[in-house]
Formats: sequence, C-alpha cells, structure tokens
Amino acid sequence: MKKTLRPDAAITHFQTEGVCVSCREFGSGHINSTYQVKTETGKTYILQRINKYVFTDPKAVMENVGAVTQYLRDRVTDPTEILNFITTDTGEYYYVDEAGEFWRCYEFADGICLEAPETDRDFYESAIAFGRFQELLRDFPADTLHETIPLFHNTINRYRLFKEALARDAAGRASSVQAEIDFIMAREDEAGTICRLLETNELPLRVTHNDTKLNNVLLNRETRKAMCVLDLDTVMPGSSLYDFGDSIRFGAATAAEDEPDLSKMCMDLNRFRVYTEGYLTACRSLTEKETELLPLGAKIITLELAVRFLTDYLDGDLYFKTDYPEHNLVRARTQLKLVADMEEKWDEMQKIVAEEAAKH
Ligand code: ADP
Ligand code: GN1
Ligand code: MG
Repeated sequence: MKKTLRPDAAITHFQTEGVCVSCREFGSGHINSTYQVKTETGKTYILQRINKYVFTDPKAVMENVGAVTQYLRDRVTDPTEILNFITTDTGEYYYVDEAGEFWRCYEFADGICLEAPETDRDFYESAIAFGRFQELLRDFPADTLHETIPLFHNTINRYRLFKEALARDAAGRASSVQAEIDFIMAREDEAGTICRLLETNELPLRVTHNDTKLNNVLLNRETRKAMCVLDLDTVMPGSSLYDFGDSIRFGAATAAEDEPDLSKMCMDLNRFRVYTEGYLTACRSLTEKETELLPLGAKIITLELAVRFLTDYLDGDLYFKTDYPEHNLVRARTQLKLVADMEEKWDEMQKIVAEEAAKH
C-alpha cells in the first residue's frame, strides 16, 4: 500500500510563496489533521489533511468551500473576513496523494482563536461573526450545496444511530453507561422537536455553518473584533437554532467540553445573554418562531452532541480524535451535565431571549 505523504512534502504541491521552512501540528480541531506551515518568504499557511472517515466525499467538501467563500467574498468589503484557500500547482482545490489522502491549503488568517471567551466582549464578537455569516448566506442557493455529512444535525437520526451502536456494542462498553443511556432516552421525544418543525416548515431551512464553536472563529488581533469564520466543511442546509445553540454549548459553558469534574460544568446565564444580544444584532432575518426557540436550540444541540460522543464511545472511538480511552465518555457526560443545568435555568433562558428580542 502507498504511504500517506508527510505534511512538509504535501505542501510542495500548493502554490505557496516560497519554500516551506517549518511545519507543525496546529489547533485543537477534533476532525482534520491541521498543520501550520511557514515559508522562507515569511508567509504562513494552514495545511490540512481532510478526515476521510468523517467526510467520505472530500471533493464535495472543497466544492462547497469554494462556492461559499466565493459568494461571501462578493458581498464583503474586507477580504480578510473570508477564508482564502490556495490552489495546487495544477490549479485544483485539493491535492490527492498516492495513498488517496486529500490535502488542502489555506492562507493563515492571523487572528485570535480562543478555546473559551476571555471576556464578555470576545463572546459578543463571536456572535457577531456567526450571526453575520448567517445573514450573508441568507439568499445562498441551498440546492447547489452538497450535503457533506448526510443528516448531520438530524437529531432523530442521531438517536437512531445511537440505538444501533448500543445494540452492536462493538467495544463492549454499553453496560458501563446505563445512567447516561437513561438520561438520553428520557429526552428522545423533545430532542426531535427541531427536526419535526423543519419538516412541517414551521421553522425555515437555511444555509447554516453547523459547527459554530468558538475555536471556529477568529477575532482581530488589534481590535479584538469579529474577523473571520473558519471550518466551512459543514456549511449546508440546516437550522439557525443549531448554529446559535452550538455556540452557547461551547462558549457559555463554565468549563471545557471535556472537563472531567462535572461540578464545574454549568451554563453561564450572563454569557447566554451576551451571545443572544450579539446574534440578534447581526442576524436580522430570524423568524419569530426561530427567536422564541433559541433556548431549545442550545439544549437540543448539547444533547445531540452528547449522543454523538457516546455513540462514538460505544463504537470504539472511530469518529472524534481522542487523547485517552475514556475521552468520548467524559465529553458525553460533560454535555449531559450541561443539559441538566440548562433544564434548571430554563425559565431564565427563555426570559433572556424574550428581553433581548424585544430590543430589536
Ligand atoms: P477541524 O475540522 O479539525 O476542527 P478546522 O478547520 O477547524 O479543523 O481547523 C482547526 C484549527 O486550525 C482551528 O480551530 C484554528 O485554530 C486553526 N485554523 C484553521 N484554519 C485556519 C486559518 N485559515 N487561519 C488560521 N487558523 C486556522
Ligand atoms: C467537531 O471539527 P471541529 O473540531 O470544529 C465536530 C462538531 C462537534 C465538535 C465538538 C465535522 O468540530 O460537530 O460539535 O467537534 N465536527 C464534525 O467539539 O463532526
Ligand atoms: Mg474546527
């Protein structure tokens, strides 16, 4: 079998300015293999090997990224707002090595990438970035996009896959997670609410980002204002509720996504308000129903991700990158604790959304 290229060899196939002088692993994404490359001319790039287990059609991913970045570039005045990919020496979006691995290269966007907001302002600015992203894509022709991961945020289907993994019990771990299974199954009906409302058109299907955690956005180094939205691999038709919700899940949480001490994991209501304010300021086209259901978006996406982490744990850790054997289980438990805390703060979350919506 042919070997996968080393990143410092893969980069030579792209039209970079100058020759690569350093190459190191970069960032904390859970999916792709990401490297920061510097060249002799002082230019910096991001090189990525696309995860083919997750994205079974990398060509479709890059076609989407190409179409979306072009569309956005035509609608903004500052080009640094938009992710800029570098073509290969034959003018393609990606390079395929002898082992069939897909590589792509972006210009390095020199902004601040955070794992948790340092201030309310940071979180507000991330809401402006994702809200504006949503607003700019309002009229993007959805039917021209590939569905890069079929049924990605279809929570009903996520439950189906979870039950299948449970029945297979491929890694022999099911018997040790009964409490988590019970918590998840007790919420199955509610978890399907957004899918059902999309089905009946009570919620609009939009072109959404679908992976709106804080480390997928950059803030400007000098001004700390919203700068650039990253990780466009999952831009496809979806619901604004999942986009809003995923930002809350990650950035309004009081602990990291994989914090093992559950007592540290809660929903920070002040941060919830800050994000809501920013999102409603930048994204003006939400319907009344979407706005009203924003808290539900936060709860369902958190539950959905717990289901996904636990499914992967049951399957033997095939999907998400993990640092230790129980990592996916810890992540799932932490998400479930966050869901439980949202349930306790439910009335306040709804009140905050109503108050912020009344200002707009
Ligand atoms: P994954 O799907 O694995 O999360 P991402 O595309 O989000 O991959 O990249 C992982 C990390 O690499 C990001 O969180 C960010 O820190 C960094 N990154 C990605 N693209 C760029 C870019 N063009 N400029 C600067 N940093 C980037
Ligand atoms: C993955 O790719 P990354 O690390 O930005 C995942 C998201 C999860 C997130 C949890 C394509 O995001 O759906 O919410 O991990 N992306 C994909 O941190 O599955
Ligand atoms: Mg990412």
